[in-house]
Amino acid sequence: MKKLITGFMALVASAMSIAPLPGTALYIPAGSYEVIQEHLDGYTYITEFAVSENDPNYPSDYKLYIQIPEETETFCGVKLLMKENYDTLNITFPGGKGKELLSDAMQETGITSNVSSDDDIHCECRLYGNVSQADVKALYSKLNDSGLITEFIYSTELYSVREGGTNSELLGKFCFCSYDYDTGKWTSPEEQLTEYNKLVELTEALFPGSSIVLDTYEDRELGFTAYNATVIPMGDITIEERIDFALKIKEETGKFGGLFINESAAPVLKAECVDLVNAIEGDANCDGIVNMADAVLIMQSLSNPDNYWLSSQGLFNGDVNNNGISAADALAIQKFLLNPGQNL
Ligand SMILES: [Ca+2]
Ligand SMILES: [Ca+2]
Repeated sequence: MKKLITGFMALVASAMSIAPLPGTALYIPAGSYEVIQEHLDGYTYITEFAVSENDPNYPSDYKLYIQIPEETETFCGVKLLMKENYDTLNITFPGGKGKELLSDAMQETGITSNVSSDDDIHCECRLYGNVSQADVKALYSKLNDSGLITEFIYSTELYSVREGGTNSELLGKFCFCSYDYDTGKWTSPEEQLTEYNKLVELTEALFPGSSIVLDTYEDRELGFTAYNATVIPMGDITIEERIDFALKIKEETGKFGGLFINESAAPVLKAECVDLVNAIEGDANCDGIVNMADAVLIMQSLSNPDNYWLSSQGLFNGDVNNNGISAADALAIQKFLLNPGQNL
């Protein structure tokens, strides 16, 4: 499991009230991420959560929030950070008819997605799969050239943050299901069986003598049966041991044991946002001008990615030839600076 905490993402659509959970709340200034890492370790399930101190969108008042159980045998509040498998577009059509105009433009540019909108002016759509930055740029150009839009935000690296909790009993429950309601993806029964066998194997290695009880759930409409495997250890174990066990199973099988999410509160979404309307081609460091510093930053981000990186907006601005960021973009920017009369 990656526990990379090196950067922070802009908070785009927050506005969520965190429902109080029992336990001790611990607020940590987001800047001190070594402390965060120390405290999150073992209590929070994190996948690929990147934190950037240098992000200009870094919300200074944002606090990472976790809970540590007062009684280790009872309840543990958790914060779940999930990488979402889609990007989003938020586009404003001041003249209305946004749904229709956007759907048509997407069809013409070969992008498949459903548009949602409450007022036919502010439109949102989710992009799954193989929609490239070049496709998004083409869609933007089409709409912008027709003078239809005033805002076009492309959000990538989308994470959702959900509050929830768990206890010893729930952490021992693992679901094996051939259908994923969130993604609509099917996996074969053979794969489910392989994962289940891994669970049995790991349980025997970590908690020798445990038993595993299976119960089933049937979805007649979609036509599958899901299995809940409940691990019952032979002796008493602490919630920390349970969490360690659940994380280990997650690493090996991709399944996380019983954790419940507070469904009544909408998740906080974090993303890297690219503003296409205000994008400046070549401005890799997003300071509003194109100069040598942009070419230098591109080269530094390629040769020394641990210390230099481009924001999503910077990656978008810097990729002047629409094929991903490379030394060729830095070169094109340098050529442009020598001959400013030419286009980038
Ligand atoms: Ca610049
Ligand atoms: Ca490029």
